[in-house]
Amino acid sequence: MDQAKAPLQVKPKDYKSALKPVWCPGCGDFAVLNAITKALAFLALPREDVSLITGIGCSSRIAAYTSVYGFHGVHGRALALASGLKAARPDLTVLVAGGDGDGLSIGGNHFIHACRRNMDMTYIIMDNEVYGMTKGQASPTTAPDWADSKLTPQGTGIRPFQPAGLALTAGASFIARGFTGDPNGLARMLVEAIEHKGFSFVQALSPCPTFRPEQMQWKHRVRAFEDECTSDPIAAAQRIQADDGMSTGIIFRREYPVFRPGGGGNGASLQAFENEFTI
Ligand SMILES: Cc1ncc(C[n+]2csc(CCOP(=O)(O)OP(=O)(O)O)c2C)c(N)n1
Ligand code: SF4
Repeated sequence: MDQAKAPLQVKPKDYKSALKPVWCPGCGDFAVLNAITKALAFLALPREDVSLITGIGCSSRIAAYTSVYGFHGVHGRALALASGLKAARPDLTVLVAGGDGDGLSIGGNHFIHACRRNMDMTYIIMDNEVYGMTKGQASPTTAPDWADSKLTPQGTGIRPFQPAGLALTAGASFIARGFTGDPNGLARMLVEAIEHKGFSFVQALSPCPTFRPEQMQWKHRVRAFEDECTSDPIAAAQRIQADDGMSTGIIFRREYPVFRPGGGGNGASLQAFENEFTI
């Protein structure tokens, strides 16, 4: 057999770094780390061919806990960093991760444009409906009547984003929702997300037992979507709207032109990509 093509013999632990996570006991982010390393081992991806880009937040520390190339960036800019990396190194498998605050507040604009640009990368939002790192403020996915934060003692009174619906409207080509209480299911989902050609978005419901202890009850509320994944955006929108945000599974998957700066299939060039950022 050609040695160069022999499949790598790797285990999930091979994708972990020597650093011990500083997350609180019971934090859902441990399971996301396990799911990512399981998915990478299943795909037997060489570590030097994978990068994990993050923003800032408890969840964004995840890059340091893996052994693939990582960049712990600035708050809300993980997708911008990742887009630049993918433009320069289209051969890399690019994973992006962070919290609901990082990706939907300060990074919200990057999120919607990453969805529509459809570069080939996988974005995981670890959604705990709170800013964990800064000690418990409301985020764009927090329910309007959550009143346990000193900043919003009567709740925010603002309807939360529905991340899957937002991704669909913005043009994402793969949308899924997983739960850290089912790390194997989340790992299988990540395998499909990574294999998808285009921008794949995975919302991982990831409890924060420190600032949202009530989320430890999510395990009693989460269930699988009854319907199979659809390629019809209207059906996907109806499914998302009819749901309470607690159903898991791959919701939507469709082939859209993938933006490949530097001469990719849809004719986009690196210059066209740079033009997007010209002020
Ligand atoms: C430009 C900037 N603004 C604000 C902050 C403060 N800050 C750090 S993490 C964070 C939010 C973290 O929440 P989230 O992204 O949901 O992640 P979690 O900690 O819950 O995993 C904020 C506002 C910052 N680091 N940089
Ligand atoms: S504060 Fe919440 S999100 Fe941050 S490490 Fe602790 S449990 Fe996890």
